[in-house]
Amino acid sequence: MLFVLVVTAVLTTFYFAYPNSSNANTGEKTFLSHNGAVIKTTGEVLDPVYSAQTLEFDPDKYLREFNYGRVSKLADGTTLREFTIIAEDDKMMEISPGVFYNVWTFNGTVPGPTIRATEGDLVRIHFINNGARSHTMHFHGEHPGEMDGVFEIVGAGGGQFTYEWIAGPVGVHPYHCHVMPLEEHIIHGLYGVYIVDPKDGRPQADEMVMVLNGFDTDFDTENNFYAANTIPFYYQHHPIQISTNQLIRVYVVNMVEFDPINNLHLHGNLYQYYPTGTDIVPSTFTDMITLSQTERGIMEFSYSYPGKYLFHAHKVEFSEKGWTGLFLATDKE
Ligand SMILES: [Cu+2]
Repeated sequence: MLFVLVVTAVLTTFYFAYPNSSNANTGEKTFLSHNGAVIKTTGEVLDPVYSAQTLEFDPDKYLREFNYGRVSKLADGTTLREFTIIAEDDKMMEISPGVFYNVWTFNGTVPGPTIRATEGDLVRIHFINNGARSHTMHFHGEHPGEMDGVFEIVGAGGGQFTYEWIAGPVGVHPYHCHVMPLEEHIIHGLYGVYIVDPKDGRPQADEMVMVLNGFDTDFDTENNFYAANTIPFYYQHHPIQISTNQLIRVYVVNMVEFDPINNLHLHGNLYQYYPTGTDIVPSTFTDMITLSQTERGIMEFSYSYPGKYLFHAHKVEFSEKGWTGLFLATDKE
């Protein structure tokens, strides 16, 4: 309740800091976003055009950014990968123009950084909780019970914990905070992707990460916005540039809460799909997968023909509230 009051107070402050000027005829209002952009909205417009400057989070950067950690070798030859992850819960983010939301972050972004290791590596996570609430990091995958991020609560205001385990199994896994009420800690943004590569690697490809997420900005336990990588409609306005006849590999993770399922439909093509990425043989060749909470997998495909191709939730409510994007395939020179 206190949280709701605080957020309401903050949002009210934004409202009065950037006063509206109404147009009585159209119901359209004009206001300034936090970065000074002039935005007109009827309050029902869900499909704004963004310029990169309006974002605090850059979905283009996130898409292909893999973090391999600080790498060193142990005496026995094992590769050690060390990561420092800092949790915070006081940031405001403009999810959609004029819609500010209190995001809780790992290393300042939603999703947190994509953590990548090879099967058999020693992964060490130096976790610092600079938030005002307790948080943890719970990784899916194999590890000792005391590294599970469930019972070892890391206290607010600088609490620390070091997670350590041998990377495995091969695949794509989510990580997220596991402090109760869990739903609250997840929907505010404390999640990210953890990839474990096979020792022999996978075939060379243009690789990217898509976290399917949603935001309940009016606190009614229903999502108001949906996205691939946080910003509604982002890749529709900024198509993902790919080359024809190039293998594309997408690590996709569904982190949508409240709605039982999500799905992903690709246009003009089908993809090989590896559920959870744990097998090197695809289970299906399809243009549609259905994903429940934290379900994930690897998609592989390539386009023969240049052009613009949609990818989106075939649950139309989700795509019309932001979860849609484009690949722009062009021939290599
Ligand atoms: Cu938390």
